[in-house]
Amino acid sequence: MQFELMASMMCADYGNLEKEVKNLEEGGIDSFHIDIMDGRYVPNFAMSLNDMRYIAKTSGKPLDVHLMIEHPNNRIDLFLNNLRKGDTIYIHPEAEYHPSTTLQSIINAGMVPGIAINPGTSVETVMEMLRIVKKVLVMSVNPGNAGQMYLPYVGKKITKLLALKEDMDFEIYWDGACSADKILEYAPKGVAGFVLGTTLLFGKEQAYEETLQNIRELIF
Ligand code: S6P
Ligand code: MG
Repeated sequence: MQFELMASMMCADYGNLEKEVKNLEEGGIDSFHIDIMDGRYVPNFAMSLNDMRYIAKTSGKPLDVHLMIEHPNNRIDLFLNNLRKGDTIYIHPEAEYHPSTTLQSIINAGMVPGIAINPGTSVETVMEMLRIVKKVLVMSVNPGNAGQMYLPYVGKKITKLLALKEDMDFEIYWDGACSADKILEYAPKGVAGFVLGTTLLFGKEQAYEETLQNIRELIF
């Protein structure tokens, strides 16, 4: 079974970021998930443009950039100018007056447009945008921090999105508290990829290669 695994780089060891990137790449990670936070849209600051540029330069793998910032359109050029064609940019629709304009800029630059949906945001409120985006990042924790608890009511929303994805032509990705049992349950149902943070990948004794291989062997 095909599914993607992304590394949540805000959870990486910044004491040796180059080694982290190489080990993840050699271990078989599919892309690097970059959490950008502004301390306003979410109550935290996370990765910076510098971190993003460094990872882009150090690895040939795609970047998966999750913007948790107010009005991303104001400075979307900073991201468009520093990413490669084929990289993904997710915005939070409620952080923007005209999210479809921002998504159009992402498309025009040759990048993959995505929206991130908070636990408290319903599918109905983003319905029109599902026709514009290629990826929907479902947050199974409130945005802002790694290491939080899974919010079980998100499961129903994933079921709704799974029923819409073929017709509206988007893929579903999981972000937050991703454990092996979630991959085991949702990959066969059609969730295309999973962001791995402290729950499954980082801060463990096990080498990344072994962890990633074990996850892939869970499901054939
Ligand atoms: C949360 C952020 C996520 C987390 C990731 C951490 O605001 O968007 O990408 O970094 O979910 O994973 P975990 O397993 O520590 O919850
Ligand atoms: Mg994220």
